[in-house]
Order: sequence, then structure tokens, then C-alpha cells
Amino acid sequence: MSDQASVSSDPVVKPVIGCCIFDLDGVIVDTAKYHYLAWKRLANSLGFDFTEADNEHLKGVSRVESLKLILNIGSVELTQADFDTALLNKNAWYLEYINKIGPEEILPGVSEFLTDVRTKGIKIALGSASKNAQLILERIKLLDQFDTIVDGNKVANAKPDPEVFLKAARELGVAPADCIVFEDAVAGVQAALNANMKVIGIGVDTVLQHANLVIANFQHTTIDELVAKVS
Ligand code: B16
Ligand code: MG
Repeated sequence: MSDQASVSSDPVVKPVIGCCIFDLDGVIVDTAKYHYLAWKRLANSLGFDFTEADNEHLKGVSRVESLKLILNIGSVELTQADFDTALLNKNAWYLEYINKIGPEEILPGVSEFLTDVRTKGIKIALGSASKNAQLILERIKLLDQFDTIVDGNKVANAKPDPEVFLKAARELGVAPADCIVFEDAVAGVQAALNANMKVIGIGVDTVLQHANLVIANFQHTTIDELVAKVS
């Protein structure tokens, strides 16, 4: 056999990925619009307004940190008891919306992409700041697609701390370097990089400029194609 023939018959070595970790809000489903309506209702009840532009700064930010930012916008100070009540009210109003959502709210291409990942034998995790993640996945009927769910109830440190993604990798027995994170928030992209994972931003690259790759959504792509681009 000639050298040339032996080279061309070599098998193509595919990059190995053990786990895909998906953020929830802004990646799987657009719950930001419901967070906005609930936070706006809270701000209005405290005597000030809260705009959609303000809401952009809350993506990926925990519930407690979100309330601190909102109170700052309105220059309002609350006692600890009133702060806690505000959190409860906001979440109750948010859940009024969440309890009405269904699979029609899944973002474009997500269902097909999850099926593709699963078919390739790659594990699937959720890594979200939300304490309502399980309920949301139940509502949109995607709960059974996830091998593990790490959400705001399971971690102490908010993104950009890598805890949420490292915990997901550990629960699935996958090394961080073999994980790809999908994130729509700047703090989430940084959390993935801090975890020593590859990260694919969902959104626009002017905002998610530190991600290894940015895509607008999951339509018309496959996990093999994305792995090849970030490897
Ligand atoms: P909850 P993600 C985040 O979800 C949202 O982007 C953020 O706006 C919200 O404050 C946070 O979850 C906490 O949500 O009030 O339901 O606990 O993007 O990390 O999936
Ligand atoms: Mg998000």
C-alpha cells in the first residue's frame, strides 16, 4: 500500500464531548418576558417604573441580586422583611405566567437539537440560576430529556462563579474539558470559561464576545457541526 493510500484510509478522529450543559432562560425557553412582567409589577407597586431595557441587565442574574438591582433603579430601600416579601410577591406573579406555558414556548430548533445530542450518546444537563427550573421543564414537557438538573436550589454561588456548571459535570462524571455549555448571558459565558469548559453563546457576538462561538439559535445545526467549530 502506498503512503498516500494509507493516509487517506485513516479513520477520521472525531472530537469527544461527554456532556452538553444548557442554561434555561434564553437558551431553552424565553422566560425573560415573564420575569419582566413580574418585576415591572413589583416596581410599579413600589412607586417607580421598570423598562424592558432595564430587564436586559437581569438575564442570568439570581432572584436576590435582581431585586437589589431593581431597588437601585428606583432608589428604594427596604427592610429585610419587606425585601423578603417582595421576593415572594414577584415569584408568585411570575408563577402565574409560568403555570400557563406549554411546549409552544420552546425556542426554535431546541427540541430537535436535544434529540440529536441524545442520539449521539452525549449526556444532557441543565445549569440554570432559576429556582423554578424543574417546573418550567415540566410545563414545556422537556424534563425527561435531562440527565441532571442543577438549578438555583442546588448552588450557593451565582454565575459568573463556575459552581453550577462544575456541579453538573461532576454529577454526570464528565471532565469539565469534555463539556460544552450553551448560554445567553454574559455572566453565564464567563461562568463556563471559569469552569474550563467550551461555551457556545446563544444571541449576538457583540454581546457574548468571550464565547468560543456564538449562534443565533439552534435551527439548522447539529452537535457534530458545533463541536467541530469549537474544537
Ligand atoms: P428564578 P437562567 C435566570 O435563568 C434568569 O435569566 C434570571 O432573569 C432570573 O432572575 C434567574 O434565572 C432566577 O430565576 O426567579 O426563577 O429563581 O438564565 O440562569 O436559566
Ligand atoms: Mg439565561
